[in-house]
Amino acid sequence: MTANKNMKYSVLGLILMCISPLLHAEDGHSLWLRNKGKGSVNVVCSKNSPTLALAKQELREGWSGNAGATVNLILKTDKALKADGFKLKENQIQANTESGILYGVYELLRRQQTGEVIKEETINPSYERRILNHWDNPNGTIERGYAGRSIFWRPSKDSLGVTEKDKTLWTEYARANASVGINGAVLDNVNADQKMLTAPYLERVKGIADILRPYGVKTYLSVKFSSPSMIGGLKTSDPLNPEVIKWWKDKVKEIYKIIPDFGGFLVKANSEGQPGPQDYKRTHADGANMMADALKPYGGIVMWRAFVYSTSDEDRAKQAYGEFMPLDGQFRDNVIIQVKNGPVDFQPREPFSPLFGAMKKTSVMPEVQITQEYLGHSTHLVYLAPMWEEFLKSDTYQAGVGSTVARCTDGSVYSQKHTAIAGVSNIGLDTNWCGHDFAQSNWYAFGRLAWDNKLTSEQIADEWIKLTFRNEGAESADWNNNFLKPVKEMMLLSREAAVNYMMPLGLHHIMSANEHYGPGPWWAPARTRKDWTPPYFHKADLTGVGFDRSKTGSNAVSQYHEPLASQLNDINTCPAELLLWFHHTPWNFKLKTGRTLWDEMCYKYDTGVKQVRQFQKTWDKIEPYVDADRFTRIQNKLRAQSQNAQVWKDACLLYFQQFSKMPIPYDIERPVNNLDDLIKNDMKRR
Ligand code: BDP
Repeated sequence: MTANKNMKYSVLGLILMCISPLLHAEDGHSLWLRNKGKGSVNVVCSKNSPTLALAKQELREGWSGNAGATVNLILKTDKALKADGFKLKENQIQANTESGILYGVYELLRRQQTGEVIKEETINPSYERRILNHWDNPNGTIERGYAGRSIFWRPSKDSLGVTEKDKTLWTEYARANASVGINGAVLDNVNADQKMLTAPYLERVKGIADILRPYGVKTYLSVKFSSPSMIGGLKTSDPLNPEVIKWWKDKVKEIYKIIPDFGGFLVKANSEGQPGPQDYKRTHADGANMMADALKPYGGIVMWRAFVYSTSDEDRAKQAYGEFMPLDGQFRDNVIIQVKNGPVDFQPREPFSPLFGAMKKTSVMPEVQITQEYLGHSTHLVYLAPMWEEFLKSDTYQAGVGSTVARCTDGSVYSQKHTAIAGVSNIGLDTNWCGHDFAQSNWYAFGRLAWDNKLTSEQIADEWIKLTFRNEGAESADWNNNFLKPVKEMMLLSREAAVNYMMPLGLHHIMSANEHYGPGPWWAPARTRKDWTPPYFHKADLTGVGFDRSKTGSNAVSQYHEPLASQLNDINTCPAELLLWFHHTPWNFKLKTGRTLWDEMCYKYDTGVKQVRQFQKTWDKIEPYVDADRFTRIQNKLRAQSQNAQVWKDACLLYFQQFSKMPIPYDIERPVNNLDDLIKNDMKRR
């Protein structure tokens, strides 16, 4: 390096050191709502209500348009508008409902803050119900939660009373949700506790509902199917038993008496040990319909999960389809079958579940996972919108070309009484709500995609970065080039990077044990059910690797519609990113890249590691543009992610190499960990 260059660097270093401390420390608690307005506004609205009062307040506090402008909020019935939709103009928001007005206000403010155009537009949400599923337990822990304890529940039964602190937090929570269009929250874990339906807990649910209501957020509960026998003193919970039917009717009545706008129930039944109608030789339809009938008079719905698989020998990926397809058409119109995006379980990449588009006479809603159970918890920076976009845009072909998952679930292809989408929340008591500052983008993105399932991940990232990081006075060309652009690029690459360093080429479910964090392709204790162990899914042997789901294998491909079924069935036309999902593939199989499967696998893992190393550089370089607190927090997490990515690469390549018996291509960095040590460490943690 020349002396001159050295000089330049030290001057830059000096500037960096001077600027960063000027940006005040941000703990992340304000999320994407950290911007204050820049001018006064006159708000005209002839009506008043708690929701309208919030709309007016938000406008006054957040207005960044022409100072002194007048904005009209108009409630008027308009057939072009759905319940939450609105007509937007620069100085006017018109809607059928108060919540429509509120969403219009958030849209207007967001556009002002991000510099998007505001022209006359009619805007309707894609889904009627846009719901967060909290896997929160009544003792305050969160299943698969990585951002602290529950914001709703505390350890002691004696602390069910609602405090001022609770109210403040729930208000902030409701506001954040409303600002991105989320209008429902299931307050407890799908592995439900029967206590939740007892009076003291319901009283707290009422307390929460009262706070969420003005923001248009409805409350829902996960319920335990065996509640009638567990807390109702009945001998059975058989859904066709008249006493059981009456018990649920009475319970629903009790709930609506204190929460008149209660949303309904979410049910995980006959799945992973949870009780359900099959315990009484009844079907999922019998169970769901019984609850739906109880909720119907109040406008409530049942979200019945299709995440089911038994201990049979049938390919786990095929079972939900096998159980639910025969029931198509048997469900009440206020039942929605809630289906996870993929047929197995929220893996870094899965094909879409074949139930989408296939159940033509039943309402079906997608469930995605915002909390990063299989994607590095709250340590890895993984922006999930690209995964959800890929899923929503997948063509099911079920009603001709263009029957995408999005269109098959939002009412465009099939007439559904209700439409909905759910996301498993990543929110906890951590100051920044989500553990990782960038995990906030996933909460944001879920809301935005639930509102408009045609949005691109790029647009959402663009909005989120501007709202979350841009400071007043930031010179735009400089900020756009040196912050927005590289950070957006990093976010957009991050999901594929995680796939690369964890489970490329269609590999899935090869994480270690039950915490679902690090690699564990070897993990297969004798007493664990087979379909929870990685070897069940990767099936590596001397001939190759991957699960044969072609016609000569488990035939899961046949659950997809043509021409997709044939495309997936043929090893030569199956997309490379799903190859090992559908095919047990020889190690020396030639891919379109010209490489053998083994070489390609090595390159993918290596690319993933390199991508995270690049994210570190990207982040270090943006230091002048972000406050020191957030900068350091994220820098530290990226370091951990890099180390983890290296471990994933070494573990998987060295493990699979035992079967491929082929060398790691010599232009690839060598593993730095020994397989034996990795396995030993992995076992020690348990
Ligand atoms: C799996 C989780 C488990 C959940 C289950 C579910 O590991 O904690 O209970 O899904 O969705 O991904 O029911």
